[in-house]
Order: sequence, then C-alpha cells, then structure tokens
Amino acid sequence: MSAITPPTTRLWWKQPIDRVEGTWIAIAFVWCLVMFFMMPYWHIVGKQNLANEAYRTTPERFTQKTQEMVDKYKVREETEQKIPVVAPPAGSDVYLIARLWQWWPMLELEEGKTYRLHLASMDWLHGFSLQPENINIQVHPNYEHILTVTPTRAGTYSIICNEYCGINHHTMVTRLYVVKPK
Ligand SMILES: [Cu+2]
Repeated sequence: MSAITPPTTRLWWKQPIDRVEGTWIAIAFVWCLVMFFMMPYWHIVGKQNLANEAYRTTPERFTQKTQEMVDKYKVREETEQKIPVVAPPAGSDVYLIARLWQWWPMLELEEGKTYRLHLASMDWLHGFSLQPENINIQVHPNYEHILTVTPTRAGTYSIICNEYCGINHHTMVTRLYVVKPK
C-alpha cells in the first residue's frame, strides 16, 4: 500500500494501530497534559502573567482623573502636538489615556519606585505594548485596568498600540521616561 497503490480495503480505521504510532500518540497526549498544567504553574511560580485589576469606568470619569494628574504634575510639553509630560510623585496613581490615535499624557517615572498605572480607552480597543520590555495589555473602553509597576532601569521606553485601531494606528506611539530618583 502506498500513495500510488491505494489500500485494497478502504476501512483503514478498522485495522489495529501500529505500536510505533500508538507510542507517539501516547507521548503526545502526555506532553499535552504537561503543557496544560504548566499554565497554572507558571502563573503562580513563574510570575508570567501580570496581576492586574480592572474596574468599570467611563471616558468622562477617566479623563477627569487624568486631567487632575496632568494639572498637578506637568513638567513640560513634547512633540508638535504639545503632549504634556507629567512626573507624578513616587507611589502615586498614574493615568494613561488611549484614544484615536494617541497616548495621553507622557509619563516620567522614577527608577525603583512603585506606581499604580491606570489604563483606559476613550473609544475602542487599543493595545498597550511597552518596548523593549515584553509587556502587553489590552486597553478597553469603559474599563480601567490597573497594574502595579516598578520600573527597574532608567531609560526612555516606547509605548506602541498593538491592536489595530484604524487608519492612523501606526502613529499611536509615545514615550515613557524612567529617570534616576532625584
Ligand atoms: Cu490604538
């Protein structure tokens, strides 16, 4: 029997399984189980997944909180669009708005300090992707995602939108500054 000479009996599934094939099926099945249980294992032991919180909000409420932070802690403006750069105090709540097609405002955080980063979208789905770190979070409208973050290395990071959100999706980029504590 081969591809050129088809099996004489078409009921191939009624034939006994070959030992080698059976062994491979058993190995594959055991491996599936290993990988299945690795998911909860890495969640707990490997700290692979972000432990984030999510609450309902509205664009108006979230904008108000973000605006309050900007009014208090703005240090300068950057880019042609005059995006405010805010340096909120260590340990505080920091807000970042995702909207078509912009992240607002720019954040300047201190190295080694912990912040609660709030993310929300003003319109539809965006994706928060921090480069070159490998952090990805979906940013939904009407939900406020909160992550506790402690930047460990000073530098200039990029935030890009990684959920296709329309014609100017590729321009939805900003910076995140991490500075040495003053
Ligand atoms: Cu986007």
